[in-house]
Amino acid sequence: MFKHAIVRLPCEALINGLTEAKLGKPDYSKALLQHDDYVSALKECGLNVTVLKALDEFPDSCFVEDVALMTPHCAVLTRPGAPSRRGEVEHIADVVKIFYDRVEHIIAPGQVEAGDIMMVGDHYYIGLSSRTNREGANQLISILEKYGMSGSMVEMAEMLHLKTGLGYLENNVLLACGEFISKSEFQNYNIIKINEKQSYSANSVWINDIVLVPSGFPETAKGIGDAGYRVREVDVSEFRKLDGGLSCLSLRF
Ligand code: CIR
Repeated sequence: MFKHAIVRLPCEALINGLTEAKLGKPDYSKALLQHDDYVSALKECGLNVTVLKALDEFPDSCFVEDVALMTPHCAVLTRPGAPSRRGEVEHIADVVKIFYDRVEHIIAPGQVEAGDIMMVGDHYYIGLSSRTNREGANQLISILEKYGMSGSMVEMAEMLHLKTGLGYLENNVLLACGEFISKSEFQNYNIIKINEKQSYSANSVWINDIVLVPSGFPETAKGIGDAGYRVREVDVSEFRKLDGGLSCLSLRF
């Protein structure tokens, strides 16, 4: 179970965030409203939500998931592969230290963005993406092992982050799309397959037995509902324009 979430308000520079989506620029006012509803959804899942102020110098800074990994035993401050995002880390560090005594760091030449990390109990899958490299993954695995946890690397080619195409819903249930459906390391999970048209909804998030699902993906919402979960839809269309999904908008621990 998770107790806390940390989010950061989107800044006005959000409209200039990194993207390959080709869906146009986000509408800032709409993004603020959607963010507000996202915070409401986190609260409905029983979380205490810490809302950090917007950081105008970092367009992508509302995607807090990428800059820290919060485990039950320690927090890890990452070193994002995107150079424009590295400065976000020192800003999240201050709040992470309020919640954790043990804070570890990924250091150069290691690169990790925690959107590439999927937690399954004490094990952490680490996607090797354009943002997370082998050196960073090795550093992370050493840190995890120091605290009695484990990690393994997942080769990937098609998506921005590991969790762009994968979502663990606990109870051995895994949402997967594209290249992840057939990967050998996931074949022991009960996979809910997400087709290409619905691929954005693979980034749905389990929080205390409620699953947040992006609005507009009825097949995914139905599949998750049929698997026995309560579904809470959240409209994050403006964040999608920046390749951001539901998981990236918060740290949950
Ligand atoms: C980026 O490209 O870094 C942001 N525009 C989106 C980050 C999305 N984060 C995530 O999937 N964990």
